[in-house]
Formats: sequence, structure tokens, C-alpha cells
Amino acid sequence: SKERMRWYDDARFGMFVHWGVYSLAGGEWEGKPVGGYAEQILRTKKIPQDVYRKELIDKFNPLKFNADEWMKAAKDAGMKYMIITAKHHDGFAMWPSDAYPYDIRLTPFKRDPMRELRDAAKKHGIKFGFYYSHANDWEHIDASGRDWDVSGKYVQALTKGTTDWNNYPQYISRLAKYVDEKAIPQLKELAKYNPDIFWFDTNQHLPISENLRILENLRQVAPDVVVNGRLVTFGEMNFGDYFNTTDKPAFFRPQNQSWEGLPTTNESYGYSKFDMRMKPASHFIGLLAGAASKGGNILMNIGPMGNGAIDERDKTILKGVGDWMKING
Ligand code: JFZ
Repeated sequence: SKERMRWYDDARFGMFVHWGVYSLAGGEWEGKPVGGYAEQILRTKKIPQDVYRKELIDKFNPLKFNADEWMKAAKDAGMKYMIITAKHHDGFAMWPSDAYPYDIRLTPFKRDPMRELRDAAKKHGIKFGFYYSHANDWEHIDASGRDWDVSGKYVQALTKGTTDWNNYPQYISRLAKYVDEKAIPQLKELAKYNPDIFWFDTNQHLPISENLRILENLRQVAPDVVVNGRLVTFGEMNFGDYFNTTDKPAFFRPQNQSWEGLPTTNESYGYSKFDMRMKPASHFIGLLAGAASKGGNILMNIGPMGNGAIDERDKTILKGVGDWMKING
């Protein structure tokens, strides 16, 4: 509805945060740089679950994490909202999840960073919400995307995403099992944090029936939450509150609905120690001005490190954008 979109349309600028146990690897595996998105190292390196546990989950102890500092960094940059990866494609919950206990309690970090961020956002007047990978989940055996320790046609149908459900009808119920056992219960749990927004992704990995079922279940417990357009898409249409695009400037054109561009400071979304292609603050200022003039928001992504601190290179960019926003925002 127009009502729940009001704060969003006024916001114009937000912070996207990709942060999980993968941040600890920082794009490095067995001493070597790993190609592709750093947050997807599990799949890129086909890491067995026991090894992911031993090397990353068991070692994740981000003692430098400070929710107030993150929130202040966003606020000082002129941002009005923050979206954090509560669960990325690795399937790991960054909050204590009774609904599906593959979660932060398995790490030595005995805190709930999602709760701490939620509270800090309230304190600083920043709107706040969760990225939740509802389609891709590389931990649940029935979910989409696991193409290294399962085999056969199911894999083909699901790893790349398909709209060809007519030829794979038997997988619809299998995916529904994952949705019932994990996605819906966890989303209902996250709704209790009272987020302002839910950000979904890669919906081509689920049939439209499952995406719509998730939307229906979420709306039952969170009628006023903003939902992005990557939950349910059907051809050119999406059933979310607004349309997402990438950071390609050519995409920044007026839309017939609210929209958001998602530039990231480096090449990955998650922290990568090898990625040296940080863009200057001027790049983001240009995108911000362009988006604002066409009725869009910019959700600028940063990848904090596995120890919980924000990368110095991201801090420099945030400072540069913040200086400009103070005069022109
Ligand atoms: C997805 C994720 O796979 C990725 O890890 C990250 O979370 C990003 C924000 O979202 O990747 C995408 C999805 C869609 C496009 C590009 C990257 N797209 O539409 O161009």
C-alpha cells in the first residue's frame, strides 16, 4: 500500500550490509583468493558442511562488532535505512533461531547481532530490516542451489533456477517442504523483531506458487512491513512494494513504481580482502543524484569484516559521501 511505502519513498539513501560467517574467509580459501562473490564462498569452493562449520562457524567471534557504530556510520553518511543479511544463501541464521537452529548460537559469539542492530536503529532513528534468502539455501537438503553434494535432474532444475516447473512438477512439493520447515517459520520469527522492511532475493529458484505462499504467510504477521520486488516476480511484473535494480547506471530510469539501485563499494557484496576495486565516493554521489532525480533510492552495500569492524576502505567512502550529503542531502 502507499501508506507503508511513505518512509521508504522519503528515504532515498540506505545502507546494505552483507555480513555472515563467510566474512571471516574474506574471499580466501586454503590460502588462495576465490573468484566470484565473497559471500558465496560455500558454493564456489563446494565446501562440505562439516568443513564450513569447523573453519568458519566455529571460529566466528566478531568481538569488534558494535551496532551503535554501524548505525552511526550509516547516519553520518546521510543514510535513512539499513538492511542486513539475517540469512544469506549459506542458510546460516545470524540470530538465535528456535525455528531452525542452524544459527549464531553455534559460534563462540554468544550474542544476537540482529537484535543489537534493531535496537540501535530505533535509538538512532534509522529504519531497519532484513535480507532473507528465501529461495537459495545451501544448508537445507530440499532447498534450491546445492549442486555439489546432490546429483541428478533435481540439481539441474534447481541450481540455475527455472521457470520450467511443468517439466519438474515433482520438485514443487520438495521445495515446499523446505519452505514449510525453514523459510516461513524463520520469517515469522524475524517478524517479531518488528522490522520496517524485508529484502528477498533470487526468487527464480522457487516456483511462483511458493514465493506467493511466503508473501501470504509473511503478510499475516507483518501487514505493514515493506517487501522488495525480488520476492515474487512474474515476467516483467513483481508483487513486492517496489522494484530493485543493479548499480548499472543505464538502469536508472524512472519506473512506474518505487525503485532502488544497489551499488556495492567493491566488486563483491561480502567482505573480500583481495578486492581492490573500491569505487570513489564521487561514484556513489553521482548515482545518488541520478537516482533521486528519477524517483529512486540508492541502497549502498558494504561488507564488514569477520571480526565485526567496518573495512577502513568502506569507512573512507562513507565519509566522502557523508561530507557531500551534509551540504547537498
Ligand atoms: C544476489 C546474490 O546472489 C548476491 O550474493 C548478493 O546478495 C546480491 C545483492 O544479490 O545477486 C544478484 C542478484 C541479481 C542481480 C545481480 C546479483 N541482478 O539482477 O543483476
